Amino acid sequence: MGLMGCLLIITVALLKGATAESYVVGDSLGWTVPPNTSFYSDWTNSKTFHIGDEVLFNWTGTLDHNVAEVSTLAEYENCTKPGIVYLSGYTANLIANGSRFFLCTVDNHCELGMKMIVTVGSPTNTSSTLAAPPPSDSSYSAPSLTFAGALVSVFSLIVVSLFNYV
Ligand SMILES: *[C@@H]1O[C@H](CO)[C@@H](O)[C@H](O)[C@H]1NC(C)=O
Ligand SMILES: *[C@@H]1O[C@H](CO)[C@@H](O)[C@H](O)[C@H]1NC(C)=O
Ligand SMILES: *[C@@H]1O[C@H](CO)[C@@H](O)[C@H](O)[C@H]1NC(C)=O
Ligand SMILES: *[C@@H]1O[C@H](CO)[C@@H](O)[C@H](O)[C@H]1NC(C)=O
Ligand SMILES: *[C@@H]1O[C@H](CO)[C@@H](O)[C@H](O)[C@H]1NC(C)=O
Ligand SMILES: [Cu+2]
Repeated sequence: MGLMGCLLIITVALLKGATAESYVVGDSLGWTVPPNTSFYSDWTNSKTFHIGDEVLFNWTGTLDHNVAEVSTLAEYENCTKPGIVYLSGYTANLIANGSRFFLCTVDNHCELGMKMIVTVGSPTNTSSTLAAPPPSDSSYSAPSLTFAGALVSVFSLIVVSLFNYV
């Protein structure tokens, strides 16, 4: 990796004071129908998520599962199936504090525990809606993002891209 890459990594480290984490949801199990309904809450409870982190949803059998995001705890608890679903390899970028609600819309997987709340920052009330509007993960220009945060996101993206090249 070139000097530019090193400089970027140093900059990211200086800006954040720590490196952003990239988590694979469910670790070795991945994103699938879990052995019990507390599996994914156990998984998230074992983590402390920060702004800038990302969670990767990974599974085998492309159409066996999907990942979708709902906006409210009520929808999450109801296993409401939104229209937009993502395929394996989907990465949710945690760009703001608050809770985000993920589930699988295939068959009754959600009811079987294939659902997960990711909370960034202090556990605020998930009783109503998101702290921020549902973020679009393909966009790094969410209005709630601070300038430093945006910078970190962009730089992280570049660093990740560089890693993919070496
Ligand atoms: C759920 O499954 C995981 C993995 O098999 C296990 O470690 C955990 O103890 C189980 N939890 C309950 C409540 O059965
Ligand atoms: C995602 O799953 C595929 C297929 O099981 C595997 O080859 C790949 O290493 C996984 N990626 C990560 C980051 O775990
Ligand atoms: C709850 O789920 C049912 C069936 O999927 C759906 O028709 C209904 O709109 C959902 N309710 C809410 C509040 O999301
Ligand atoms: C996010 O939450 C953490 C912990 O509650 C807090 O320290 C931080 O200032 C918050 N950041 C933003 C951008 O709201
Ligand atoms: C969360 O909501 C409950 C009930 O709506 C309220 O009593 C509590 O003060 C709220 N906590 C925070 C941190 O907003
Ligand atoms: Cu599923």
